[in-house]
Amino acid sequence: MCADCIHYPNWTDAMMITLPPELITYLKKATRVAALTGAGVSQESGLRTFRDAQAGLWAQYRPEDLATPGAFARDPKLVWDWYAHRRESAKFAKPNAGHYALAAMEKYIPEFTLITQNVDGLHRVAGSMNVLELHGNILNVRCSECGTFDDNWGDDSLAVPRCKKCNGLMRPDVVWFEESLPRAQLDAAVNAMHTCQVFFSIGTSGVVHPASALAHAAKAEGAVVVEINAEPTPLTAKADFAFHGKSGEILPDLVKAVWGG
Ligand code: BV8
Ligand code: ZN
Repeated sequence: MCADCIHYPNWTDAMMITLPPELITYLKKATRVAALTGAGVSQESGLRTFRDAQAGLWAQYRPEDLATPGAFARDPKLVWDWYAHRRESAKFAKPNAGHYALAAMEKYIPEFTLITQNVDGLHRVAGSMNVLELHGNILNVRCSECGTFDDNWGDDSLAVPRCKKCNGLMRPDVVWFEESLPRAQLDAAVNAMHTCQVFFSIGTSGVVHPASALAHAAKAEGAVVVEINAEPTPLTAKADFAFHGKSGEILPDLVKAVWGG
């Protein structure tokens, strides 16, 4: 545990966070802030986190075993159906107070970059504008051969839909393991990391690369690092401030305490 870190006990619903005065000072003065979010931010919107045990039919699979090009090549229908199941959940999910608090922060801070690993699109639904979707968006579907997008792929009950242009297999527009992240999004995220004065890591276990390296690099370059997560992660010991609890509770309290919003 680093000497200058402040670690908060596990959150209870009733608790209102008491922010350390130095964090309030940092945030009030900050003009450049970056936030990396993970599946934990959408947990209170009813979406399973990546490492939560899957449910029902999908309980027998590990996400890491389905979210790969190899899995799609071996059994395209299984992978297609898993994403169809998750797409339906994402379509009906609503942003929670944590998403809205991050959208509010974008209004209070001159340069606020929201870097997300999430593929559910909820940050944009909540009103965040400057969003970098490092791992793509589950609501979009593209051809695995020619990259043509299609939002009207028809009946997929018996077979994976095929591209209207080249007859290639359609796939979700997400970044699978062993696939490279979209260059422009990653470059913009790295730039935000280099320039930020405060870096938030929110609702992420911090194990997936290269996204998880951003917070550590920000710390090494002198940014104040704030972790908000339900449980400790490999970043916790390095963070300047670590709040352990629900992001949907902590973020609105933080926005209220700093900006009165
Ligand atoms: C790549 C899209 C080059 C698909 C996803 C270096 C070292 C080690 C490994 C690697 C490395 N470099 C590359 C790798 C391999 C790999 C990797 O990192 N593997 C891991 C498993 C070790 N990385 C890659 O392959 C990346 N590509 O580097 O390209 C390359 C090329 C060829 C060969 C090698 C490398 C691509 C990674 C992208 C994979 N795609 N998603 C889909 O969604 O189906 S990643 C997936 O994990 C999701 O996007 C998810 O968001 C992300 C990270 O998980 P988290 O968001 O953190 O979710 P998790 O469930 O883990 O944690 C949630 C946290 O929230 C928990 O801590 C929980 O306590 C907390 N929580 C829960 N509720 C709440 C809460 N917190 C607050 N409030 C709450 N209410
Ligand atoms: Zn095609």
